[in-house]
Amino acid sequence: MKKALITGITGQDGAYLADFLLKKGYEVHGIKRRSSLINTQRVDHLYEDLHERGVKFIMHYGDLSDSTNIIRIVQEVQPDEIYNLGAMSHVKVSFDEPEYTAQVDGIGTLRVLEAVRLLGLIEKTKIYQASTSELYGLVQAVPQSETTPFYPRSPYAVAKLYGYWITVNYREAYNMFAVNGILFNHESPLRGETFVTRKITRAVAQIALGQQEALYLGNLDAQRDWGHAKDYVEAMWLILQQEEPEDFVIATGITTRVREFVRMAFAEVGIEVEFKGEGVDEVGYITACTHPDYQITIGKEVVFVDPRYFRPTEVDLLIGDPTKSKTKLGWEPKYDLPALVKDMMQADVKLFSK
Ligand code: NDP
Ligand code: GDR
Repeated sequence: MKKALITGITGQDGAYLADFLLKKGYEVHGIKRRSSLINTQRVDHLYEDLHERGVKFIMHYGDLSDSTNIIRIVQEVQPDEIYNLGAMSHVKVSFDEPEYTAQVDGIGTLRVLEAVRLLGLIEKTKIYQASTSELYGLVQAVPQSETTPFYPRSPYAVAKLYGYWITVNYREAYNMFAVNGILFNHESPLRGETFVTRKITRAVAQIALGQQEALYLGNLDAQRDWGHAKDYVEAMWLILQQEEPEDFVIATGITTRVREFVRMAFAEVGIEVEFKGEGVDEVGYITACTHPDYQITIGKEVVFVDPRYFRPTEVDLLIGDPTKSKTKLGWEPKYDLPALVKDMMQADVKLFSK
């Protein structure tokens, strides 16, 4: 039986990946942080009583900012595969906590690689690093592929850039099976509440149910290549099953503006929206969506632009090129954006109807 160790198991991707690997017959170990309130809601359905025999889902306390516990856990588990998903993953928050973000998202990756190397597990343990489309940052070229140059635009992306390159370096220097999945945005009903898609689906569900009046958002003009987390964790696994260690872009190849996501979410509950205060600049961009006078209405104003949610430096446009993952991994997403929005809206309407 193969053993997998997942950092960030309590997060969106960790929960879907744990479920996926257990169904494949893996023994799954996860690292969770100590917190004053229970933070395992996303994986509670997988919990098994450690007093029983043959338990296949085991959690360990740990933190990516502490190399000693990473080494201890890797030694104890002796994993065949490590998925390094743990991170301070919020781009806007990384401007408020830049040093911590560098510690966890950057040096945390080094700690995982070093643990495997120091423990003499190079031959045994494959490592997946959760790299990100945020590495592309300021647009150099589209669609973005494995060979597009990086230009990170936040402390989060700069920390992840270190994580990306230290993974490549350990692969080349020590012949380790250490690889990057450069994943574009992926969402789900388990998405954290402060990321834009979930913030929208939660608010739209509550507005439709008469529980909330208004929604305040930042840059409605940003374009993202959104997929479903369920599809993306399968790609992570496929990347580690290859003969050769290689980096892969995982994306849908389709980009959509935040404002359009808002429209789609309202459409799911039968509400048509209008965009108010719209203007188009000389190159055709709808610039007014970032102006505080820009609003989305449903008979009355309902979505307002609040500059508080703007980032000091923004990533305007992401479109991934999934050609390599489709041809080499045979990966094909099952969800398109309308199916993703439907899944998230249905879950949030159910949640707030209770
Ligand atoms: P989440 O924010 O949902 O989950 C992050 C996980 O990391 C949580 O389990 C969190 O624990 C854990 N974590 C945070 N800080 C530490 C720390 N110091 N030590 C150990 N664990 C820590 O992120 P996602 O599941 O969405 O993303 C998973 C990974 O993929 C992240 O690395 C993210 O940066 C990256 N990524 C995500 C994309 C996306 O669109 N979702 C796209 C590309 C990359 P806790 O629950 O206690 O907070
Ligand atoms: P992102 O996701 O920064 O792409 O990082 P997020 O959902 O936070 O933002 C997407 C875009 O929406 C704009 N936006 C807002 N964002 C948030 N959070 N809240 C708002 O109110 C709001 N209004 C507009 C943002 O400016 C941005 O342009 C995610 C994370 O999961 C990272 O960990 C991961 O690496 C990348 O996706 C790929």
